[in-house]
This record gives sequence, C-alpha cells and structure tokens, in this order.
Amino acid sequence: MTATHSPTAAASGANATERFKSDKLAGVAGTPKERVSLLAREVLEAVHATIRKHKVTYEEYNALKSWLISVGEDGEWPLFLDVWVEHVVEDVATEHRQGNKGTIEGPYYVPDAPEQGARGSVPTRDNEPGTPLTWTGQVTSTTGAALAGAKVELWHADADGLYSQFAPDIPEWNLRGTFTADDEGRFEIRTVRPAPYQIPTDGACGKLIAAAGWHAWRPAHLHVKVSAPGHELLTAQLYFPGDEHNDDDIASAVKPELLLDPKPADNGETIEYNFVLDPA
Ligand code: MBD
Ligand code: FE
Repeated sequence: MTATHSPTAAASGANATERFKSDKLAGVAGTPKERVSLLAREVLEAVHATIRKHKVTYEEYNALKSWLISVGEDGEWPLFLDVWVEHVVEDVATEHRQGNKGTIEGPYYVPDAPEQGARGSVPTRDNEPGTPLTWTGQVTSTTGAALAGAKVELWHADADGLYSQFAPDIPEWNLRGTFTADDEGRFEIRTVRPAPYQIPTDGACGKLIAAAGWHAWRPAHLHVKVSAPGHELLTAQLYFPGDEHNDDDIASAVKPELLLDPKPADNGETIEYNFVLDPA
C-alpha cells in the first residue's frame, strides 16, 4: 500500500464518531448505581496503581491530558476503543457460545447495506482492483437445522485497505452487501480480496503507536454479521492464511477458527466458510 492510499484520521474518524454519537446510553438506563460505581472505581484504581507503580510524572500526566483531548478532536474514540478494548468485551460476551467463534465489530460497520439475494456480488466499482473471491457457505443452528433466510452482512476494505464511507472518493456502498441465505441456508458471495489495513497514522492513535514503537497494522480481513430469527447475532471477521499480521494484529482480533482456506480458481480464488449460530 502506498502512502497516498493511507486512511486519514480526518476522513475515517469523523464519520466513525458521527455514526456512534447516537444515544447508546439508553441501553444502560436501568443500570444500578452500585454497578456504575464499582466499574468506575475499579478502572480508576487500576490507573492509580499504574501511576504509583511507575512513578508517573507531571509531564507525563499533562501529556496524557493533552493526548486524550486530541483523541476526541480527531474523532478517534471509536478507533481507539475498538482497537485496544473491544476484543475483551467480545470475549466475555460470547464465551458461552457453542457455535461459531466471533470477533470484534470494529469502527466501520454500516447497517442496511444493499440486499443481494442468496447469490451475488457485493457492489463494486468497474474494474475493482484485487483478486476476485467467490465464497460459498451455509448457515446452520447448533441444533443442526439449516437456517433458511439467514442474513449475512459483509463489509470490508478494498485492495488499497480503504473502507467506503470512511475514506473519500469511494462509492457509498462499495464492498458492502447484505445476502439472504436460500431455503437450505446456503449463500454464494462474490467480492475481491481486501488488503491488510493500516490504522490512520496522522491522528491521535497514530501518535500513540509512533511514541510506543508499535505498528499500525491489522491483517487483511472480511467483516460479517450473521443473523437469523431466534438466534444470537454473530459478529466475526475472516482472515487469510500467511498474512504477516495474523500473529500480531494491533486489534488482537484474530482467532484460529476464523482463518480461511482459499483455493486458486480460474478467476481468482474460492473460499468455503460456514456459520453455526447459537439459539438465543
Ligand atoms: C478496522 O478495519 C478494524 O476492523 C478494526 C477492528 C479497527 C480498525 C480498523
Ligand atoms: Fe476492519
């Protein structure tokens, strides 16, 4: 990927923040004061303990204040939280499941992508760059039943590592589609292989990465949400074998069960990957 294709904080952060500003507090309106107090206190105590343990200085404290302000100004709270916190929330939320492993949603999901039926292509540009990918799969329940009419929502970066609606000059629904499985729960999706994704290096998150000597990469991945009536929503990502960042994803979101096994085909590659959903 060339520098000219790097996602920028300005393009991706503002949209991700805008999409999430809607009132998510309503979802916890009934939370008892005791739980709020417990969680807030223990997080603060963990911060206090870190300060004491490492003798954090006033210069470091002031730098933190200034940096936290810039996370908001750059619209990078969704990116920061989804990269460094969400994977643990996801683990806790799904540890009871018998069906598919999931992983984090990340900051770039948009609901209601155009419907493509059971078999079709995601929306692409003319001559969309990237290796063509044909993905066949089936959605079943842990009971063994095929889930007719299951929805598979797919979104992913393009061959330059850019997401539509979070980078300029890409058609609105490019590489975003909703598929509805047939009577046997089967679907066939045509798309292109995404590139590895580098989180924006010009914003607050990039500053932290540079200051800490980390890298900014996620391995190439396909995002999905798979849903069916009476079943738990599965949010997952699928990865490609051999990607150098499968073992050091900055977002800690790779699991061995989520690795694909692409096979060369006449036109590009084919993959088969099925989903098993847990009854709700
Ligand atoms: C992504 O594409 C992503 O999936 C995550 C989790 C964080 C940043 C960018
Ligand atoms: Fe992503």
